[in-house]
Amino acid sequence: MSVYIGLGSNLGNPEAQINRGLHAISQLPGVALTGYSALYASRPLGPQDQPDFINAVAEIHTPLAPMTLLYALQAIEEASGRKRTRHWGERTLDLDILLWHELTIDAPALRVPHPGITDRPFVLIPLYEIAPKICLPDGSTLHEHWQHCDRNGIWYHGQAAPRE
Ligand code: ROI
Repeated sequence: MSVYIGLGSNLGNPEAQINRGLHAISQLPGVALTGYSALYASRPLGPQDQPDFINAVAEIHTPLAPMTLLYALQAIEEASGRKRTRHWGERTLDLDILLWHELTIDAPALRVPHPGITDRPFVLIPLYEIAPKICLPDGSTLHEHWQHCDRNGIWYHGQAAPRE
């Protein structure tokens, strides 16, 4: 039963932030990192006067409860020195739970599937790279969302390499 996590960064050497984020996820108690996508660069969604983003998606297996994983991911974000400057602004490391196998979660602090999955190319393209066959809880296939996805403004940025 796979869980998918989206990683994003556009501050403080974004490529290193993503690689450190992947490593930190792999070190969480009760979490097995079972896959990760390449790095993708993209224009910011939101205010345009901020650096381009680097994004990736990780696949994990875990017996942890969703809220327990959420808090562990928030601690990793904090440890990266995360600052939230403004709404839809720049960030050092953003970790989002995208999918929890076929579960739907609708809590104030956590919505799964992540609402951005179907229309954010920087989520959809790396997710499709590692999980082309998955279905969303509403019965739609990731493949159909990927087919309709706008590929302008997102480009391959190299392989990820989890490290401290
Ligand atoms: N834009 C891109 N391209 N990638 C992101 O990860 C990202 N994350 C965000 C906002 C600021 C909405 N824009 C983004 O949180």
